[in-house]
Amino acid sequence: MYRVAAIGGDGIGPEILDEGKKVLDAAGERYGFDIDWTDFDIGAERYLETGVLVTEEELKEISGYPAIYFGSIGDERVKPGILEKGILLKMRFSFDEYVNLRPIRLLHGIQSPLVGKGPEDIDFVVVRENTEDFYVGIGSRFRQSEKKELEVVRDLYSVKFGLDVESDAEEIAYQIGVLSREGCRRVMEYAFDLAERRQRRVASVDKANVLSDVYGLWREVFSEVEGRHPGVATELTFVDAVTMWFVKNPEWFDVVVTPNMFGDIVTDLGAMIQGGLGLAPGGNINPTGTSMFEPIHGSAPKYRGLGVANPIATIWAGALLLDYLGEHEAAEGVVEAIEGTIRDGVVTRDLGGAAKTADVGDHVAALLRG
Ligand code: NAD
Ligand code: IPM
Ligand code: K
Ligand code: MN
Repeated sequence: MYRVAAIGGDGIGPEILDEGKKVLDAAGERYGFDIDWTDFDIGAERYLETGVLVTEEELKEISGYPAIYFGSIGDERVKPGILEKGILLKMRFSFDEYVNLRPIRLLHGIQSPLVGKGPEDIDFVVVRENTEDFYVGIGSRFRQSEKKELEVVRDLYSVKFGLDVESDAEEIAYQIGVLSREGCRRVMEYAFDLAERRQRRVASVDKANVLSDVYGLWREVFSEVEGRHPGVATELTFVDAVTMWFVKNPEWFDVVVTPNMFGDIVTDLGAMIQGGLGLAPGGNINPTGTSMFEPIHGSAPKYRGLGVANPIATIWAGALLLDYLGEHEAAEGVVEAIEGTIRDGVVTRDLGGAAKTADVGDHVAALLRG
């Protein structure tokens, strides 16, 4: 019996998570385990009614679960950032889920928009750092006469750009990216360990040619970790070029390790080369704590309640959850049943089909039950 916390969230989140739960229950029947779901009412509706995002009591309770199954967060009635930072990032940070694992794999039966590339060419994993970088939430927006907190910003603007920083018209905002040696080390070790179980190649992504303090540290730690894994071939890339290589030569990649923000950006690109956001799963992993599995896409509010959202990314994230729980065979079985469903043509309209969200979940579950 596995206890799993379930948070549907906003927009299409609850609809797609229902399909994921349905499939994991079917996998349990097939492979001989039970999941005991606990639903948590966390998201925009509750926030709009009560002003509550996620409480300390809820975080404490959820920290007793090995895993969270998550839909998505974000609502057009709430200012951008409130729910995203107050719920999603709050959980990633509170549970110290320092790895954001995002497989980029073209499933059999899906056409990549990259001409001539098949499943053998598009099969790599992005290991995105998930607790540092520009996501730490240190920043400010101010007029100099109100607040003179950051001398370095003041000097830059007055000396370099010749602006009158005492004037109220000069509004300034800044955001700080923070990396730590230990934060880099642990996510890189995870990436190299993963590569040792795959094709033994790791590519690092950074922008050390410009942001040389943070990503200079990133590179230095990368070379140390690399030294501990002599059997793994490595490559250093810059983020701008890596977006080009993802499109031109995806077959070059095996494991890609990236800082938080670049990882966010390059994985939406990765999702497109594997057939679209409706197909891209992710796991926020703390190898010794509570981990959270979700599609990498958001709440796609324009599709809310229409039953047209593709649940495959979420179902596949459920397979990552099973793998994390140690149910490796069941995890593989779920991915095979997803491919079977695609083969049977039971797909939503983003993939050119006419199936509804629930038809896809029903079909994957039926294939699992056999
Ligand atoms: P989004 O990922 O929600 O959607 C972008 C587009 O991708 C959609 O309009 C739709 O065309 C397509 N799409 C996404 N998921 C799909 C699915 N399952 N099936 C079919 N098509 C799908 O990104 P957005 O529009 O930039 O953001 C909407 C909200 O989601 C925002 O509030 C944002 O902050 C939030 N968000 C949350 C997460 C998360 O929960 N992890 C991730 C990204 C964005
Ligand atoms: C994602 C999302 C989140 C991120 C947002 C909603 C905080 O884009 O999961 O990719 O930037 O990590
Ligand atoms: K999501
Ligand atoms: Mn994103």
